[in-house]
Amino acid sequence: MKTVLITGATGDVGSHLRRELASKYKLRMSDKRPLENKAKGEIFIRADISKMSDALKITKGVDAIVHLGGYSVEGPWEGILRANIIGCYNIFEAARRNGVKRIIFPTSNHAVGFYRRDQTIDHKVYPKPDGRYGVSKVFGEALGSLYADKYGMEMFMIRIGNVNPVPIDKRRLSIWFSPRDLAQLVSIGIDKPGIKFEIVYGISGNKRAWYDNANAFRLGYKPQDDAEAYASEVLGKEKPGDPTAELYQGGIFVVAEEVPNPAAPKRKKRK
Ligand code: 15L
Repeated sequence: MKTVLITGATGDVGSHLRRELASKYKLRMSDKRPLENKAKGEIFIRADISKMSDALKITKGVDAIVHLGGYSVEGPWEGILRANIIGCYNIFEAARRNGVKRIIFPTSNHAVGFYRRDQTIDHKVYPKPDGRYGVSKVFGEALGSLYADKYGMEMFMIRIGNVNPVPIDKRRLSIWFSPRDLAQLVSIGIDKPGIKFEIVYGISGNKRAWYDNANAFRLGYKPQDDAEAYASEVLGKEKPGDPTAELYQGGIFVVAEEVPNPAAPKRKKRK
């Protein structure tokens, strides 16, 4: 059984993966925050990936890394710099130094959020980030490309749409990614032999998709879910949005300075 490190394991996507992949791999989970409800036998290491010493510690001796750790929405530059630029560099570099070849990097739809909704884009389009967060994801994609070409590492970049048990609004009908489809695509990233550098879109088989996800299908991805099953319910509740945001795939990220994450669990404020 492969040992797989999940960074950012206490977050929303990490929690889905923790549940979905528990029987398939030996999971080593890590985060800056403590892991609540740690089950017996679960391995968790608290770490701050903006420190290279922590990154070296958690990446030692694993077969693959799913690097979720970082800032997951638009936010102040200092936070994004520390978590998504310095933290991402530290994880990729620590993996190289520890001889870990395979990294699954969940990048984001916000790396290409300034493409319009009337366009269908594939994995070969140039990035069009919709904010500082999107730029940090493009940085991760570029760093992955460098480490693949220069050091022979195996990089699987998933431009994730929106992971949720069900799609939550009209925009998410196009980019919804069900937890079981997420688990399937991450498993392909971990197990598929011969990966050098790949970009795929992390969405379910949505009828309203803006992405041509042929690269994921070529690598064996067979989504089981389609947001269309929820369309009438979702559209029935939809309120008119910002007209500029509605034009672009990134939605409110294209107009907002800092976007709260509606999917994130509420956290207690630190005193
Ligand atoms: C993302 O990249 C975020 O991590 C997630 O919290 C959602 O905001 C998602 O995009 C989205 O676009 O819905």
